[in-house]
Amino acid sequence: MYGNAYISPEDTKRLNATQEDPENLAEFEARIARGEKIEPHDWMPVEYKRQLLRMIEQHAHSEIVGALPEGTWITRAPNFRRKLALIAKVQDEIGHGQLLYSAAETLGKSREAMLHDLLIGKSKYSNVFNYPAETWADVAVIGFLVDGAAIVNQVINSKGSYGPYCRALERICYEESFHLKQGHDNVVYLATGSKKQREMLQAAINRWYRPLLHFFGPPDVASEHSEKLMRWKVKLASNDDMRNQFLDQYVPKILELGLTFPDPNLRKNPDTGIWEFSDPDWDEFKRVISGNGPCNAERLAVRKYAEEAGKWVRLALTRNTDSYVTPLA
Ligand code: BYC
Repeated sequence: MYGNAYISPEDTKRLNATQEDPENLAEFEARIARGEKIEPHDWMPVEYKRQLLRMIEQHAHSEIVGALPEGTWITRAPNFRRKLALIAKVQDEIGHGQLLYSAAETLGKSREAMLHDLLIGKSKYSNVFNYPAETWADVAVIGFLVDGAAIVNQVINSKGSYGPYCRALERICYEESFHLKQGHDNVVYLATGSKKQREMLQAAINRWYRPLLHFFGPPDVASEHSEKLMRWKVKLASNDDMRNQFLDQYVPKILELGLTFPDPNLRKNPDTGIWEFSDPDWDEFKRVISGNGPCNAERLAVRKYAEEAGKWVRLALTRNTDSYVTPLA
């Protein structure tokens, strides 16, 4: 029912063998070292395929679930211009999901199977989307800081080794850069507005600070996949490096607006150039990514509803396609 198993019988044989064919593996790694892109029909280690699929699939889910917190504000946007911009942004995020599902499908797992795994809670998606957007200021902070964090991650990953993922990321980054302008404009507007608007913005920054630190994944010492992913250039920077780049770019931008972060220990060490911060509570991160955050159940319920409510469209499309006679036949 749920399409291709993504580990083929041939893959399974290779998995059961003690190791990949050394010649194939050496040639594969040499291609990556030369900066060549790996394409869907090229030989690749089973573990490379498995890791890529895991990561791209999670990324695709993050886009379509990520549209939900901001989406709740479309009907409540403060004016027409903001509403138009938000509708366009949310639509873009769903489009990013489409691109990424297509990239993941090149690895042999069907979109239906991926959505099924999301809906039964088997697949992960980004921690940040399991928190509520309580006020309009949360929309501003998501647009500026969550999109900003995503750009740091995606610009780096777009230089990676798997062609379809990199091409999807390049296109996504163009659109995200525009989202960033929308988020920045929104943040600056609130920061320079009334006392109430500034307080609302500060409260939203306080809420998103820790989830944003979690966004880049566990510290390098605890990251189980980084080593392999970096060896095969799927990831080109470690979780800690990406987190540091994000803090380097965005902390000054928030501070210069006269706003603060809720962490007395947040500072750039002048000797190492590395940002230091208090323990962001990695237990909370684990709880959230394993399905027990404040909004996990609500997010999946909305996605399930969308699947059910959209069933007739998919059916209608399939029937039309089946009975469609091309005029040129
Ligand atoms: N959230 O070994 P590690 C957007 C999991 S959407 C949840 O370090 P890895 C937007 C990880 O999966 C863009 N889970 O993993 C949309 C693994 O679990 P499994 C979102 C996380 O893969 C709408 C375990 O922890 N961006 O921009 O080497 C509106 C161990 O971690 C998270 C992406 O999806 C997390 N934050 O590195 C606005 C980026 N972090 O699979 C904006 C693509 C870790 O063993 N992904 N885990 O069960 C990546 O770049 C990498 O997967 C990560 C983690 C850097 C996130």
